[in-house]
Amino acid sequence: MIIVKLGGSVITDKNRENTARKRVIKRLIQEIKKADRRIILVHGAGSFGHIHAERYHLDKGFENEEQLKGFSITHLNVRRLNRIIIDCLQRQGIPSISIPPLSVVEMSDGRLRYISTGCFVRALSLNLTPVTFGDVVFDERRGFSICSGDMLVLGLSRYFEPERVIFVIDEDGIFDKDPKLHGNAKLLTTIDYRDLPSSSEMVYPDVTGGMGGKIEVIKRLAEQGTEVVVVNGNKRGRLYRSLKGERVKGTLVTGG
Ligand code: IP8
Repeated sequence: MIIVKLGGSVITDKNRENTARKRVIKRLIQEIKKADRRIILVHGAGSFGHIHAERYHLDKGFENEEQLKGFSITHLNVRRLNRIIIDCLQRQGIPSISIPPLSVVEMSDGRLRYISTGCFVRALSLNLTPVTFGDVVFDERRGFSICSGDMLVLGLSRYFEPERVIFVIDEDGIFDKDPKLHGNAKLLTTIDYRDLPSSSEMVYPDVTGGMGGKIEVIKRLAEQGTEVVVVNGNKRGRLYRSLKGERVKGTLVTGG
């Protein structure tokens, strides 16, 4: 089984509130269909989550009543994006079900404490694709917290031990420095997780830590022995070929 994480910057226009990149979503889902592998699909929130979460400071946990409106709006909107993904899976002939983190995840002080995995297990055993996503969830200490898709990938990998995790992002892979700021940034094609750049070198902020947060999750995945591949979702065929186990332009993180 493979866990695929579709990044929010690939499936949405991050600068335009609640704007899905429907053509890209359709192509990526066609690639998933063609590869015909058993997967858990996790997707980011993009402009359906981050803009609202930032507006209401949801990353700080519960501080005031106004944020409750933000909690509700953010959850509603990430579910809207999830609905677009599920509809597209359905149209491409991939029977799938949505598993909203708000109902199956508990956090404590911003850390994932528990995922109820029963629905994932049962869906997979029936050959239904489970789909989950970055969401706002309850937190026993802060009232609520943001649970990123990357955190879910980590939690689910601990339980399911997938043969590979594929992160689909809007760059060719992991670079030695932020490629959006440095023209001479070098793509790291194969790298031991111990040699990955530190998260502080890679942080471009958002409420879930941006690329820096992702690097930390990737380190932990590789440390526990999971093979991690990072590919560009804007380039046709890379997700398909990675699902098939082929090497493509991108980053392969080894170690563990
Ligand atoms: O896009 C963030 O999930 P991510 C979830 O996977 C919210 O980082 C609600 C902003």
